[in-house]
Amino acid sequence: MSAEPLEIYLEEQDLGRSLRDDVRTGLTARPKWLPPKWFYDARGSELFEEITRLPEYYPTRAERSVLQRRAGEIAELTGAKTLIELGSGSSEKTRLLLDAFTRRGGLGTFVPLDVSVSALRQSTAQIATDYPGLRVRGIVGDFTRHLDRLPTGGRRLVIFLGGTIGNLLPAERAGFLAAMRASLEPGDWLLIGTDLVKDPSIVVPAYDDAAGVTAEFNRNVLRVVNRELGADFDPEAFAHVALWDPEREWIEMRLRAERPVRARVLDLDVEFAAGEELRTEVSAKFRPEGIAAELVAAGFTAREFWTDADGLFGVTLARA
Ligand code: AVJ
Repeated sequence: MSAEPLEIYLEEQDLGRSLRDDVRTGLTARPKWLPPKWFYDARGSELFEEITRLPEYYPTRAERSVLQRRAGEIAELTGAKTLIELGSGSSEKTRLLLDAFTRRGGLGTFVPLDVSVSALRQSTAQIATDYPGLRVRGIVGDFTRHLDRLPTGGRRLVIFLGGTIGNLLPAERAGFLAAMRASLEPGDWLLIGTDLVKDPSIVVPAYDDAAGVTAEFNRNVLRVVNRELGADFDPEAFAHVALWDPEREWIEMRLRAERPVRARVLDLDVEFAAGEELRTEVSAKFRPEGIAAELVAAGFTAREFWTDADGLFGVTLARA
């Protein structure tokens, strides 16, 4: 079967409006910030794929090794008819689950949801080709806003991989998990990947690689703002910063103005003092007991918790 046409819940105008809102809010705040979802235009999605192959960036490999080992069990335990993937990107690791479900039989539909049209076009076309008989329905949407658009009925397994839930701040995370639980029926499943708390000497290089790919990914947000809103940031005026916050147990990515910077964005005159930083991403790291507690607080039952052999990354299976 070829993939069905993408269902688009984020229209160009809608994307433009929310980017304008975020830019206005974030760039007039102190300290300045922008949400990480704006990294992912076509170039940003490619840079992220490149990050996942870097020697320092362990989360993708660690999560893949968990899925490799547990995919059969996940297919058996859940017996899902519909697999829904939030923030699906390239859906590369998801193939391990699709393979297991193919061996087991019974999975009818795969529904990847992502903000990136380019990533979805590619992934849905390739998956539809490689898994004949699977219905592939890509949804262009934002997982914090479009949970009500997910298909209903049949036993569903929602997967949220890569540690992307760590991009949400704690209060947003609680809201997201509660909304997720509300959109599921009892007996549906949630599989969630979380990067685990570990020594900063391992985490920090994962967000500040020697080849400078993460730095380019970070600066890409300014390129997106320039192109989409006609702004005139000089991305090269900003240095990439990756900082471990030991209290909140998260990584922050920031862009630090290396000299005074002025830019015209929308109707704003945005000024950075030399050394001033713009926060572009929070990537929270988790402890096993914390993940379980957050899931239970949202109304889930935590059923399985798996890690890779080095204990770097956790994958939790929970039941609604
Ligand atoms: C896609 C959100 C899981 O937080 O590790 C990679 C994004 N940022 N390098 C992460 C990211 C910098 C990534 N997630």
